[in-house]
Amino acid sequence: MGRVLVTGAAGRIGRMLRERLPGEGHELRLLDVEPVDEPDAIRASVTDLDAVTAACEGVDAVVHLGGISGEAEWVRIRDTNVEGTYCVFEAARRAGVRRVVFASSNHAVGFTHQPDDPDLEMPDDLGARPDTFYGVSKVLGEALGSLYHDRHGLDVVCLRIGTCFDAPFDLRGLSTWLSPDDCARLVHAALTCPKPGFRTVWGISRNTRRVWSLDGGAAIGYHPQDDAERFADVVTAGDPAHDDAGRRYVGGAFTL
Ligand code: 15L
Repeated sequence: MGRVLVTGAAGRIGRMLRERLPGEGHELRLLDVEPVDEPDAIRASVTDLDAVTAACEGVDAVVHLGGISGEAEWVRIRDTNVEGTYCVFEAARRAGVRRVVFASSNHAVGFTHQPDDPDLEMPDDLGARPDTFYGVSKVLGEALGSLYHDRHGLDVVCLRIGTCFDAPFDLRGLSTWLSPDDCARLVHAALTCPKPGFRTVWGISRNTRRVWSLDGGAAIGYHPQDDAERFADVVTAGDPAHDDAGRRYVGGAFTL
């Protein structure tokens, strides 16, 4: 295990990882533009290249979560997500960090039609089909990861995360949920698997209703243990347009 810089450490997934990754032997260095409830956390924006480069000194890997986590005006997405992800890859290169785990999203491929046949699982490396400016920023982040892998030899694992909350809250979430414990398992696998190169991997739990493959995860040693099905009795039908979008497209309501 090693020292890991986590950007976006104050956010929802940042908090989940802070509670779990140290138990797997990772030593975390935390960075966020918002205050983090840890004395040594670095208060900086991911768009501050000098600050991120300094934060990368002496770490073995970066887990890049920082940025806007949903749709917003183009200028905000561009200035925070696109610029911030560039700064993280460039900072990692300058500081000699060998691996970046990038929190991509299913919304990079959100306008992909869900398969009609539920037995057909969608592969981890679907081509770009963003559903929002937010999705575009994830496509661009993956493209930056591909470039920094091919040109500079960084290992880059892009996680196309589904619905990462304590529990699923709608019908779509019964197939797209990533539990907090599985999220930590997935990031741990992405940090420790030997020679991942550049790759994209779905971020979901072992949900009974999943239509996204677990093969890419298995290839890096991710073996999810949770299943959203245990929430099936409490999750009821929601907004019909949202539920319908969830049946039709990977990105669900983000496509509306
Ligand atoms: C995401 O990428 C978002 O950050 C999150 O808020 C959820 O909307 C999630 O995707 C999802 O698709 O459920």
